[in-house]
Amino acid sequence: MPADLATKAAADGAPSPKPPAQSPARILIVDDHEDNIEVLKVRLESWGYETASAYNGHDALTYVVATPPDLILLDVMMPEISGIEVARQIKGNGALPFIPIIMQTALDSTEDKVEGLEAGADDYITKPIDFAELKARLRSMLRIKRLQDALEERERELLEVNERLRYMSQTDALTGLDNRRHLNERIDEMFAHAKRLDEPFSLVMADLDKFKSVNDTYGHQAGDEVLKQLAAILREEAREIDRVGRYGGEEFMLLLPGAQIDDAYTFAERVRNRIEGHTFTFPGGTLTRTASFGVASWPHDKIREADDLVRSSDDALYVAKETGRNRVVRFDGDEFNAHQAANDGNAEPRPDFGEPEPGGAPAAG
Ligand code: GH3
Ligand code: MG
Ligand code: MG
Repeated sequence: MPADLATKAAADGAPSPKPPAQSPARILIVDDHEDNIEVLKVRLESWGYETASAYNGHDALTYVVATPPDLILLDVMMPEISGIEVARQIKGNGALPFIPIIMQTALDSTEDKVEGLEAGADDYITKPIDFAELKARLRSMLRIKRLQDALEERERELLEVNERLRYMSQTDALTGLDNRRHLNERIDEMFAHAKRLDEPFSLVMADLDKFKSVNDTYGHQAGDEVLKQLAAILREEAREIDRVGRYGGEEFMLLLPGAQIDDAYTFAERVRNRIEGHTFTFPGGTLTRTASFGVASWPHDKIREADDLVRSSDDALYVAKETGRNRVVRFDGDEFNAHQAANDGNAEPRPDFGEPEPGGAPAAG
């Protein structure tokens, strides 16, 4: 027998003394006897509920998955798939919302009741049905359903808010890249991973050259635009598995898992080249700019922890700034070491990438 799955609103009858809900609840009646369905349907609709019906377990399950009703009035005794099995499948389906199930059981069948409740039914009513009792049980179950729905909605909202907060706490608002805090977490994680797998891991530190003059000459908004466009370039050049972040004002960090120092150098050189050839646009003008890079990699005998990797690439970046900018310097490379050796006698604390002093540290060859 084909299942009558049409939903029908309670249209005609006079309004019931107390409407069950703001929008009428939709109740699925499952029974293998057409007469039973008809009787229940008329009653339920006269109370202001919408109804749908299914004549067997299979059709009931199909209907519930497609359009979860607000409540199911479920006959236990059905051929093929019993009501018990239907209840078990519905309650076991994690994708479904909470749907109260009221089992219809034979008056004398304690076994059915116990089994039904164990299968996940929320309540039961014995046949022949006492309609006053049914009405009360429907109301009570639908009240629980409304509370449960509200709770689930709250939970969803909380999850969304949490997700937004997590994103905000990890992301740099201007560029959309990882922020410094998130980068630090990532470095620790990725470094530990690299060590575990004995795979190389590189870090590239990039800093725009003379960026202060962009703000001074064109204004802060132009500066922001440059930072955003630079972020886009970095993202484009990086691989899927790399992490790109903004470490500070105009300082960016790239984490390259699996990359050896030569790979990292080649990568940084490519990015450097691209920035050098890029025209940054902002409302009211265009400009070009260069960037300096420091790269460091594990394994290296001076790099034991994530912090060492950060410090080493930062030191290399410093040398890139000192030796003329718009260049890539590798930690512990010839250029780096020559510069360190030339500076050995000069134990001054290192300035923060400011203008090199006239007649300051000599550039290394
Ligand atoms: P160097 O080549 O030595 O790196 O010189 P620099 O001018 O780039 O470096 P400095 O550290 O002297 O100045 C960095 C400037 O970056 C100063 C600050 O105004 C600017 N800056 C930092 N964060 C932002 C930002 O979010 N937006 C804008 N527009 N400017 C920023
Ligand atoms: Mg700079
Ligand atoms: Mg800087």
